[in-house]
Amino acid sequence: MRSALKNAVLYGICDLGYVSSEKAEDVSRSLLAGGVGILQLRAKGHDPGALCNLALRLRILCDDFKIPFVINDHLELALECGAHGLHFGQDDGSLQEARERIGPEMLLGRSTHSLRQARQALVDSADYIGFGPLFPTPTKKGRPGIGLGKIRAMQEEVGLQIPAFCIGGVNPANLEEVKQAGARRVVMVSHLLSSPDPEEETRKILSKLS
Ligand code: TZP
Ligand code: MG
Repeated sequence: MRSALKNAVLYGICDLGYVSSEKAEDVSRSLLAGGVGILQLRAKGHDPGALCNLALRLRILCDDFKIPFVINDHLELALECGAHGLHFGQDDGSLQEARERIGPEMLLGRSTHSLRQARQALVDSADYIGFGPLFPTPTKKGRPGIGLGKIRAMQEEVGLQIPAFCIGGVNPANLEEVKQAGARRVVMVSHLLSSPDPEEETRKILSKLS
């Protein structure tokens, strides 16, 4: 899955804040059919013990598409469902300790909110980073936007070595501006999940990205 990660330009997130557990598999299939290059299950406020069945089904779905499946926050759940990756925020613990638990194969991603944190994630051997939120977003309440000014430096210093996905409030209205600022890869959550046709919307966004 490491080579699949390198090819990913659009990161899709199945966020249970936007999609019910019942619809999560269908929506994820749409994102994958539309062409997301990596898929994450994000389930803030959910009991990870109750997510095992869904996580397993999404992992099998991603296997079919040969696309990495990543669990946000929950290391044990990632191990239990055989996820291809684990995503840790700044407050989720050390990457070194996580790596010791998950072994050498599983992908390890890190959220970063500044150039300094992006550099540190590289030092800490993250396999990829998220960089943002670029703009304030209801998906990540209470966190200010960091703007577009540091994207180019981050892309050159970090993004040439590991995939770096710009995140936070990215949508079709600002995608060109985000690209012009130096972004090569993006995450879109609410825009894709709120679309009446996530598969077609994913396809449209991808055509604008590449
Ligand atoms: N981390 C930084 S911003 C964000 C996360 C998980 C949410 C991005 O969601 P959206 O809806 O694309 O703004
Ligand atoms: Mg987290």
